[in-house]
Amino acid sequence: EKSEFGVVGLGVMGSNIVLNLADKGVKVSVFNRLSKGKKNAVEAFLRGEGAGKKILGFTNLKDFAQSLESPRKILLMVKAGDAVDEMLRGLLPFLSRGDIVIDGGNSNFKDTARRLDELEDSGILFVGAGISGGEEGARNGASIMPGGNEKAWGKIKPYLQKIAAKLPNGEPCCEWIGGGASGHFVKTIHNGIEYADMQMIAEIYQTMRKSGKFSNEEMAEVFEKFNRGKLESFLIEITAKILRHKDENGQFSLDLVLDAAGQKGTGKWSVESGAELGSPISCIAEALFARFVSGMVEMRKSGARIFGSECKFNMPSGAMGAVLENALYAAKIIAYAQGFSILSAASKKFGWNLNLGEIAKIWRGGCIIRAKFLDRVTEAFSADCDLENLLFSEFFAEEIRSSVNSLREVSSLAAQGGISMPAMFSALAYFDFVRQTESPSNLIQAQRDFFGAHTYERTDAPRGEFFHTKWE
Ligand code: NBP
Repeated sequence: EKSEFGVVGLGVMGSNIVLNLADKGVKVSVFNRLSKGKKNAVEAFLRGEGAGKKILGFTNLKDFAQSLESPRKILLMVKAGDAVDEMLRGLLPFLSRGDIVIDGGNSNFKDTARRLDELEDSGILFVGAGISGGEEGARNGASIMPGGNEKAWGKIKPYLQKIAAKLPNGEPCCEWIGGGASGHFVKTIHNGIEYADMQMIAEIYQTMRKSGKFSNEEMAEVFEKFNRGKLESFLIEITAKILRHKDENGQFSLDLVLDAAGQKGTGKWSVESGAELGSPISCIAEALFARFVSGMVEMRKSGARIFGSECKFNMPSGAMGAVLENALYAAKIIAYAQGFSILSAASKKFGWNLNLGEIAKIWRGGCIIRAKFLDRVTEAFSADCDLENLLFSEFFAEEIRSSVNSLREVSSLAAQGGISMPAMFSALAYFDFVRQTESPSNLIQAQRDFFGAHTYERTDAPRGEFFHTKWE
């Protein structure tokens, strides 16, 4: 009897997805390459976590492919990059027209677009699916963003929706995103938003810490309180847990973590796309750049030697919880508005016809940025799918009106006290820019025309008519 579904790559994500599928009664075939000096991952899996389940294991691609019913449905869960191309090349001779290959890794969407092109003539239906939720999501329900060859969707939908997280009403956090590389693009921006969200939470932590008025446990309490309100989200929840965690010596674990943030590429790809599409995702960019600065540990030591590292935040501790909550909420809405704007820009440019409300719904469960307020994002885009900017929707406009003054207060006190807040400062700067009918860019146009005769449009002439002035 043949298997219904195949998974290539028994790493953290792959093995948990296989167990998730097996729990749902799906008969799965698995493949992992054999490497010299490493244990046989397939054998180890079948003897360990995969024991006693309807799982067939292979270390040979031909046998693996032949074990699958037609049309084959194969999920690649290997390291993004060359490994995906290697696996595709290896599988291709054993596949037939109409077979489906899904790349579920964090692939660069440009690679996904290329692979779709390369596979077009072979008749293989290729899908790039962003999967978020880490190990826990893979095992118990992830947020899944599939896009690519739409002919594949009907066939893979039951399987992907089975392993997806479910909303309280039972709806799966997995819907067809669109054509081309849209699935991996949406996952990339999801991660970009995650960068901004995490950076902003870290800035709030820094504010409390540098005010000198909170112990780790008290900060945990503040985040727990946030998590009972409008900021309710996975990232806030784990922040409180992290703050409370102590090691075996009774020391707070967080205090022992080196303050140099790592990254794997999706933040960088988001920011590159922002530049390519002319979409101002400044909060994501600042969050990415903040990770770079954090990594320059030695440079920061020199900076501290030369300028001193003192900083403070002057606000009575009793008032801080509520003000920080509002400030973070305002900044978060602005970061998400930027994130949805770049999705909209890419959708227009590539003709993906993205359903932004649906995307917010997919992110509502299973993924790292899952948050209660995404329901409101879905509502805002359902009410008006051509919404110019999420900030302008009735609901979020009102939320911003009532919370932005806290963002101003926190930003000014941080600026005065010398606390670095790149993501929150840039959120405020963006907000104040988008409500400006008189931007200072007339001066920039005049300067460009002065030194480079780049010409400019005039306020007293129709758009598209260009003028040049001899400024000297
Ligand atoms: P792991 O590092 O746990 O597993 C990687 C898998 O890729 C292993 O099965 C490995 O086989 C295989 N592989 C590699 Br590495 N190079 C290969 C090659 N050249 N040919 C064939 N197979 C190769 O990664 P993971 O965390 O499971 O992530 C898998 C994908 O999912 C990545 O794209 C990742 O970015 C993405 N993702 C991860 C998470 C997460 O939270 N971890 C979340 C969402 C998405 P081997 O054992 O023989 O080396």
